[in-house]
Amino acid sequence: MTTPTSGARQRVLSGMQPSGDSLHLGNYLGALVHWVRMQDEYEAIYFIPDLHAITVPQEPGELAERTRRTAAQYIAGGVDVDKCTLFVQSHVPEHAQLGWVLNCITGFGEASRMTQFKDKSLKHGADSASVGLFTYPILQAADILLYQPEGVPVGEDQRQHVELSRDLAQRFNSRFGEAFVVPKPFIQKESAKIYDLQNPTAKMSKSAGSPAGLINLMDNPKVTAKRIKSAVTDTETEIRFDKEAKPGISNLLTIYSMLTGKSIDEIVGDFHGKMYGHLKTELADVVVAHLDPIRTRAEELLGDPAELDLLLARGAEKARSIASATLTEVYSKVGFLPPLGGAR
Ligand code: ATP
Ligand code: LTN
Repeated sequence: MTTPTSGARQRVLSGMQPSGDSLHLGNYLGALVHWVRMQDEYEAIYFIPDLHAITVPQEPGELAERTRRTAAQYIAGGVDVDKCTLFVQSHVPEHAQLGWVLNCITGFGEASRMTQFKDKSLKHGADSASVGLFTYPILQAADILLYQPEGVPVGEDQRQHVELSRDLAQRFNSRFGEAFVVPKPFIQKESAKIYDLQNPTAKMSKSAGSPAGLINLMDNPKVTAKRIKSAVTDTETEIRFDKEAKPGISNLLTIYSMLTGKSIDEIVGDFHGKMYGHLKTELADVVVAHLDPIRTRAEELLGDPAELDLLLARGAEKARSIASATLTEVYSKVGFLPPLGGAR
């Protein structure tokens, strides 16, 4: 194996698709804050999977802009390009190259069992689903295996894809000789799940039916405050945490707790005898105070796209130095004739 984790720190890798103009609070609390915490402890690699984004139709001009906006939000949210590697997937051609090799060792039935394909193809109409959407998890395996990470921090919904990358790593290693570290899913705790403000039993999601249920990092503070104040609750008046009976209030308490670091019990105590309106007004202040500096910083970064592109180019260069070593080893093990001069 050419590129095991260097030094004492374990390597982790993760990505979030540039599928919207803004990340939402679920992406932030469920993924980004963990990434930021991990970059001190681990050798972290984060990227923007734009190749994955085109598995469903994208407006070309919009995709490029959303890729920059996603990068700006990662950085504004605390991803530090001096501590980790941050890059755009399409800048590192080895992803598609390894993806092809892995396609050729994946069974059709095995790929057919991926539940995200079933869900997403139903949503977009099974007949119009692309072959790219079908092979999406195999490209994801390539994203992971190229960098030899020990861990892949993702939400529960991505566990099956990380399991596939483990299976493919083991299969390749036993068929062709050791080339890959077998990665583990690092799944964040259930408590990190944030729900839609209008439909608090469904997870907050970019592809939700209505934007009214979303708290977006890039929204104007007035919009954010209004959405929180209009959050769906229940007909009781007591503020307490009960996910089954009071999903709306429980979601607001979770958000409050995660942004302030206070325990749910402490918050419930503080709001004893108060009305839902009090909780919503205070929470709106907490959310705006937390997100506004992130939005402002992201806008500053987007104001200088050349500088942002430079940061991403440097990240891609660091990423390629790892990815190309893995790919060279894989190509050689598969039996591809090396090109004259050795360069791929
Ligand atoms: P889409 O609606 O396009 O599927 P999404 O908003 O659900 O997108 P993803 O791009 O699938 O988000 O996920 C990016 C990361 O954010 C993943 O690690 C996922 O687990 C996390 N995440 C997404 N939504 C939530 C949520 N509501 N609560 C906690 N974490 C979330
Ligand atoms: N499928 C993931 C995004 C993703 C990813 C990856 C995550 C693409 N490649 C590699 C971790 C590692 C999603 O939709 N959240």
